[in-house]
Amino acid sequence: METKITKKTKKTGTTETAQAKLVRKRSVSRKLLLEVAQTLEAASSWILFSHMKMDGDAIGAATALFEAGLLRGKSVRWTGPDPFPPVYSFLAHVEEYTVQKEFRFDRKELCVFLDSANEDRGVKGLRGEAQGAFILNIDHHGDNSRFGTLNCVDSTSSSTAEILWRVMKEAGWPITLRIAESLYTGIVADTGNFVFSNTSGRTHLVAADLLDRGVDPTRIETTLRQSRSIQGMLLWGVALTRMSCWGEGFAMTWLSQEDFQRTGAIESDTEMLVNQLLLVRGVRFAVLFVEEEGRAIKVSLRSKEGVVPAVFVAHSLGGGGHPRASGTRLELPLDKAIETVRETLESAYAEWASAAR
Ligand SMILES: [Mn+2]
Repeated sequence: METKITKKTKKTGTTETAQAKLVRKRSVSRKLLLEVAQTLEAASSWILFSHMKMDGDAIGAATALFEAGLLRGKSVRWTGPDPFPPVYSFLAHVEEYTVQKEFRFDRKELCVFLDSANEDRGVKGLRGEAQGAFILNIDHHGDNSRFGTLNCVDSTSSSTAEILWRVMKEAGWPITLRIAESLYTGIVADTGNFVFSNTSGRTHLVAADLLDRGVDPTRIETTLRQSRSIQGMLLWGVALTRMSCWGEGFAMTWLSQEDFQRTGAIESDTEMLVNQLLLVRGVRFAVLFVEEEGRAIKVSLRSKEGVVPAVFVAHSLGGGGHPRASGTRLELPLDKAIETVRETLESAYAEWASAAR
């Protein structure tokens, strides 16, 4: 279970629990944003990495930076361990993405990790291979392990796309329509159209700037969300039919490999599904179990206000993420995974409730 490690913080001399650390927001200075731009500027070749099961923010950030790199005369590559989800095909440069399970790179390239809380979310073998390489780590996950040579980790930003916008503004780089569309896509993906708790006034200001540059929000909404496959909808139907609630506003559902085969849906069709469980009145914590092709179980966790933050539960299970949107992967059969997560959630809730009292 979650162990309470207390550590003196440098500034205040007060103690902070390991749990409190997971939800504390940290911002980066303008100086650091400029240093990121200078680091990019100084390299002639960039290799961009997107994390496993790449999402809208990882893709939006990578395609925006790809375009910015070309405009600055850089040679740019983009890679990651998983196939590209077709729903994002409308963005610029998506055809440049290549799947790389094992990492091969040229030491002259600047390695840029986007939206990846740790190097394990990237390409296998990177840790050894990349020794001596310069790793630029740009991310907004509060639990980022700061694995880079230069780390720009800002958990006050809604998305990696929002951080990139700040980098580009700080450096005075042009934000073209293609860059704007990519950044906007990253922001709407990670904020659930500006409603998740990571949405700030600045997020809206960034979005306003992107709309002023010609982004058409209706077109993006139509392309991104109103473009589900019938197979994907049938899969959601299966999951929602199985939904169950228990305890202190907890809800869960699950999908097996057989469900994917029967409906013809693909794994990226589960994106946003866990959030639907939160639509039920009284539900404050939602869990989705998805059996992956390798039989491991992907566990997605979402929490609202007034309940143990999802990231506490994720960390107790060896995973991570954002305070209210986190996940983990369990090498267990589905029924055992469900049992383990239920027990962990209940005891994390009890610990959180007694600390909050
Ligand atoms: Mn993100």
